[in-house]
Amino acid sequence: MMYDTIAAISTPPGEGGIGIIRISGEESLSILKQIFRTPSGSFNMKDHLLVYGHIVDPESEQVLDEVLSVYMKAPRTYTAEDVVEIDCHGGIVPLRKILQLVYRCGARPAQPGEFTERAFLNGRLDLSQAEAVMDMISARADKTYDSAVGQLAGTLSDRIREIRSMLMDIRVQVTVNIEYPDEDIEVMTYEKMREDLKPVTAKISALLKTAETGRILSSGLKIAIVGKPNVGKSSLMNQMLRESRAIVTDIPGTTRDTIKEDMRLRGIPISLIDTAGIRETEDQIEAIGIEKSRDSWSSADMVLLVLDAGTPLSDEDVEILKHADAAKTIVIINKMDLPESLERSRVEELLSGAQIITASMKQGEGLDAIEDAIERRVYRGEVTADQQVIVTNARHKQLLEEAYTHLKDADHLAEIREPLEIIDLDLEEAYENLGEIIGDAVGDDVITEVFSRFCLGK
Ligand SMILES: Nc1nc2c(ncn2[C@@H]2O[C@H](COP(=O)(O)OP(=O)(O)OP(=O)(O)O)[C@@H](O)[C@H]2O)c(=O)[nH]1
Ligand SMILES: [Mg+2]
Repeated sequence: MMYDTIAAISTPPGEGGIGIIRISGEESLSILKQIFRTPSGSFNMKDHLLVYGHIVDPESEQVLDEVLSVYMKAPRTYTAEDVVEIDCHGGIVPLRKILQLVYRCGARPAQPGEFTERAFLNGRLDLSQAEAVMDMISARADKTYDSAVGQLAGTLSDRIREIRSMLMDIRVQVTVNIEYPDEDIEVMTYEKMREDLKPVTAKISALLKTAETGRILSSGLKIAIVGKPNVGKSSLMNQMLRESRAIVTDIPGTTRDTIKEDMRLRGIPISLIDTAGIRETEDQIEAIGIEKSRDSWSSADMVLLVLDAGTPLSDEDVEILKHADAAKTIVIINKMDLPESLERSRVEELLSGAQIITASMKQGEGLDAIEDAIERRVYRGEVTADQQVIVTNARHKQLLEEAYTHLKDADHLAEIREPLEIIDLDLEEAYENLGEIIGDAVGDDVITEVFSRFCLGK
């Protein structure tokens, strides 16, 4: 297919060593020819080779910049179209001037994500691979990046295609049974169909199980550190960050306001929040801080609830433990270097089922165990860190859920012996849902929506 020629600055705005203008489409080479002068005066661009020269305004003959430019012939390019890139001196003024010139010579401004959209429309990338490009660019942590790289390589697409082809085999059999019921063919009994559907739904549900991990990898995990004053919350924060970020003193009520820091824990993006110690107080400022502690607590994905091993459980501890949700809490009994006077059995009683880790932030002990526990929860025992197929994209998750529901419906209809024609409608829907993930027969609205999230020049 042929589209018009587009151009944009592909490097981030601001000053840099170089800035790149990218042009894609049929006119790319002829545009370059109008504005690019080599020292010898000849215009002889070899495919995929950098050439030295100057950008010159053909009307005024003004030299705009000294550049390197490359012509990449279709289809071995990012967009699968003819592409020209001009490496200019990075700076907002020269880049803009050259871009204006490129527009004047026949290109139009590219929309955000339009180069990648072209790669998709020209069949070089499927939709989930195109989405992975954006995830790769925006990745802030190693694991997020790893899963985007896998998705770009097509690991998710392969999985989806495999499931679709299993489903197609079932649909073919169903259709043959509907169309040629009297022929001498294997009868698609209801029971056989239900049997055949099982591995298909199992594969979809396995992918769905990775989606929570995927959400964390793409948006980060919000962890709040809570507890009564002086138990060592800020010390824990500092240990996890490996820097002395929050003020630590032996005065209860040291932390007044919540402190939020983004960090990476073993490649996982984490937003860590230290909070003001929770207690009854007359102090107005402290009371506001405590209110914020509660907000952070309730909106957190995971909670590190800190207790002091050196003192017996107080009423405040009991209140906090009662309020906690065992499923998302890890209890940290800190100050294990002190003689123990905390009743551990009561803690287990008050918050049964929660994981308990003993630690000493003063001696840096227990930190590994805490980080292990966090990592394990992120991967939920379902996926290991090096397993590449993780569903990170909310659109994919939604479509997998829809496909799953249709297959469950189909199974139910088969159970109550509805006509095959009716059942096949659900099978078809599920097949289409899966197709939308990789961009098979998706509408323009979906395509526009997906690429609108991209940055300019990509
Ligand atoms: N012995 C001992 N002292 C600790 C340990 N962890 C922290 N402390 C001390 O406990 C005191 C309080 O530590 P913080 O980290 O400020 O406690 P916090 O929970 O943030 O306190 P607030 O901000 O007041 O709520 C400081 O004097 C720390 O040095 C530990 O593992 N062992
Ligand atoms: Mg503190």
